[in-house]
Amino acid sequence: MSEAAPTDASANLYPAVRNDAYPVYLPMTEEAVAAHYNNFYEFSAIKEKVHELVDDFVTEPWTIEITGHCARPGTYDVADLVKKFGLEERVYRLRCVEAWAMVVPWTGFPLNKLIEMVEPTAKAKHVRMFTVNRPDQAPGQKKQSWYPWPYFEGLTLEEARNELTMMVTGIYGHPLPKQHGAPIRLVVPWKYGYKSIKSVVKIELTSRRPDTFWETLAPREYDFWANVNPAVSHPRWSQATEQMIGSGKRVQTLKYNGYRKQVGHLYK
Ligand SMILES: Nc1nc2c(c(=O)[nH]1)N[C@H]1C(S)=C(S)[C@@H](COP(=O)(O)O)O[C@H]1N2
Ligand SMILES: [Mo]
Repeated sequence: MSEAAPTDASANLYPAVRNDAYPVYLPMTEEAVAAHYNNFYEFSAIKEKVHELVDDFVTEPWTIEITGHCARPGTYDVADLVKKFGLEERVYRLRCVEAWAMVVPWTGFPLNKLIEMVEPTAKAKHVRMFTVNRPDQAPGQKKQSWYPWPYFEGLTLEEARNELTMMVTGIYGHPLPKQHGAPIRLVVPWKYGYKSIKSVVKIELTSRRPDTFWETLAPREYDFWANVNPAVSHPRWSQATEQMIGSGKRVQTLKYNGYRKQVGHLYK
């Protein structure tokens, strides 16, 4: 029987061992459902179309530049990082600010491992991340030229170092398909989905709080913090409940998306 060749040098690291420390009490979203409903404006603003538009996007080889307030800035190959840090699987809730949600098994490593590796200095208080800017490979960047590309996001250093914060290279037990942010993305499960920036090429350690893509476009609708909170409505809709993609079931939204135990202390 013939099998497709691995598309990635690290493919033999999948599936990774699941870390069961973060149980989710909702059924997992089906893989095909998650892969066909994506928010990735670089390709399209229409979620059902993103997966059809990613073929020209070149994701291998891939490096991440780390700059700013750290002792060991540099450009690091993603395949090397994966070999160095190893991979684990975690099932997390994903809550979009638009009030839909999924439950997804991510594969990756804690962002804190990367941060420790570059040795932040005392001036480092925030982390800023950027996606690539490649309009020739990403039709949404070419067509929607009024957006302030490349996509950029940020966290406080404390948030970035929290145990939940992951750099993710895989989903459903294999390397990330391009529509999910190949080859490496951020996942911060207690914040609205727009914080979980895809296809990261640059990480900067900054002293000041960085601007973010959606905050720049609509500050009243998409603020820097973006902590999931059922009690605070979006200016145009309630955030009290969310609709599970796939089943269509409506469920209660939880404060910090259910991760109060891990992150509540950050916001006292
Ligand atoms: N670079 C980039 N990252 C991004 C986005 C985007 O448009 N561009 N959309 C965000 C939003 S709003 C959500 S809800 C999640 C969706 O991730 P998924 O498609 O893997 O489910 O990606 C986030 N990361
Ligand atoms: Mo989103």
